[in-house]
Amino acid sequence: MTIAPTRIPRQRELQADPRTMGTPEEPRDLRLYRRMRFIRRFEETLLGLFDEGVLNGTTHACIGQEADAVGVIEHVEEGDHIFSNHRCHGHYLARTGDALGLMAEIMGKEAGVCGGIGGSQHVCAPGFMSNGVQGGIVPTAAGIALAMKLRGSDRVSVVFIGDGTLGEGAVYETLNIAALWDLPLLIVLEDNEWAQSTPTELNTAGSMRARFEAFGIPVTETTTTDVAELDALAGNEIAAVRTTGKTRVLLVHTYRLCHHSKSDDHRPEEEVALRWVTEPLAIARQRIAESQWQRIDAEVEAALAEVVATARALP
Ligand SMILES: Cc1ncc(C[n+]2csc(CCOP(=O)(O)OP(=O)(O)O)c2C)c(N)n1
Repeated sequence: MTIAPTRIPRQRELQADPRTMGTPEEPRDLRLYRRMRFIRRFEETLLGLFDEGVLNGTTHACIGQEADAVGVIEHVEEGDHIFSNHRCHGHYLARTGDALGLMAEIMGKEAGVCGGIGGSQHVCAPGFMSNGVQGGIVPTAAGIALAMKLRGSDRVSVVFIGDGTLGEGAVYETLNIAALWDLPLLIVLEDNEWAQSTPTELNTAGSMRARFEAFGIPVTETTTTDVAELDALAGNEIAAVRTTGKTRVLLVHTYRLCHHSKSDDHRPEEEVALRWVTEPLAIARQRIAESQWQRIDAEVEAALAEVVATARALP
């Protein structure tokens, strides 16, 4: 099949909906909560559409990991680049707010962000790229970081990977070059304790941290699911990459609360239930009044209902 390049609308005009993304004036705690709620409900809606038979294929939700996406991407600026993986919706939505483009994309509609040919895992937009080949996106992120450096720009690349991706050789080849050449790259390692059906202890020898430190790359490590803490940590990391021009790692020990993809889960139910106690939205709600999060939830819901109705009607 030949696909005409013109089908890929690379420069779409995006207007972030304040009901899902908030505004710069909105207090930070509220905006961070709003964005996490938006990602959570987008993905829950998506899973519902699969159940209804509206969507085919598969998808990987980041339910439980929204704080990583929102906290880190809060510090990404115009001209920076984000690279993501098969579990990319949170990263894309936190960056762009483009719920309609992503929903239409996953529905295979021409108005989707990649003309409906990339689907859930392969999203390409200005400043954003995801790929379902584990680890494959890491050298790409380093390449763009090199390009930015050669242009004399202070723009950074941020790449999100999972713990299971530490098994990919391309990651280590990239770490070597990134450290040797001082590339402005932040690697966000989301360790959610499982790679599909394999627990970390069965596939990752030694220390995750030491793997980066062996290349002389500094690592900041956290177990928090609190978006305010992640926001602060990520702010420091991105600022450090921007000012030093050197590669760093933010290692976040987190947990995936949903299936690996839309229906496969091999984990003990008690293990998953325990992690719902520290899920990021519940933590964020503790910082804001009930009336505030209820209002935000209603606004997000209304915006998403419009997105789904519009996307369904698209050709
Ligand atoms: C090169 C490659 N091998 C295998 C797969 C199949 N696969 C998709 S996701 C996944 C597990 C990924 O685990 P991790 O990197 O920890 O990310 P998580 O799914 O936990 O977010 C596997 C094995 C793939 N997409 N690419």
